[in-house]
Amino acid sequence: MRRLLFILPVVLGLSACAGEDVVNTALPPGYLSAAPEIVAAADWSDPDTITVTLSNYEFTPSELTLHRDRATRLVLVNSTTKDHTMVAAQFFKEVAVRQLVGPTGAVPAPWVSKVVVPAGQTKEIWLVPAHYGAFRFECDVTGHSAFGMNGLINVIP
Ligand SMILES: [Cu+2]
Repeated sequence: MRRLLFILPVVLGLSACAGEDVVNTALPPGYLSAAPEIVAAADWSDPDTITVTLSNYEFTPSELTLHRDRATRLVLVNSTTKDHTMVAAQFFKEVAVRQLVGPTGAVPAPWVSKVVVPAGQTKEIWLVPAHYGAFRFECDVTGHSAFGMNGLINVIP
């Protein structure tokens, strides 16, 4: 019985709302002030493309390798019937984002804090990593990260 009482709130939490994309057109504290210039200077003719599948409850692959100063398309595919998100507090402060691309088109976005990938949809984050490092990312829907929906982004030369 103790075990059941513990599990119940967690299961209820899994149906929690994923919220909405958080796209900032004004520079938030701690983000790259040079993001628009970095985006403009990057070569977008042949971006690195990294595809990540979002499932219940993991990212596949969960460890990503990105290259500093490279134009990159991060493609997030959610083929499940649940909404998922990608949040990466420190990573998003260290990248310049050109745009978010979703089913309704592209949204220019120098600074992004959260991307929601609704059930059955695909979203792309077009970005340029500006600093080296290892950055955690996760789905912030209640309980999902605790169930394993998180990973690591390595930015290397
Ligand atoms: Cu999730």
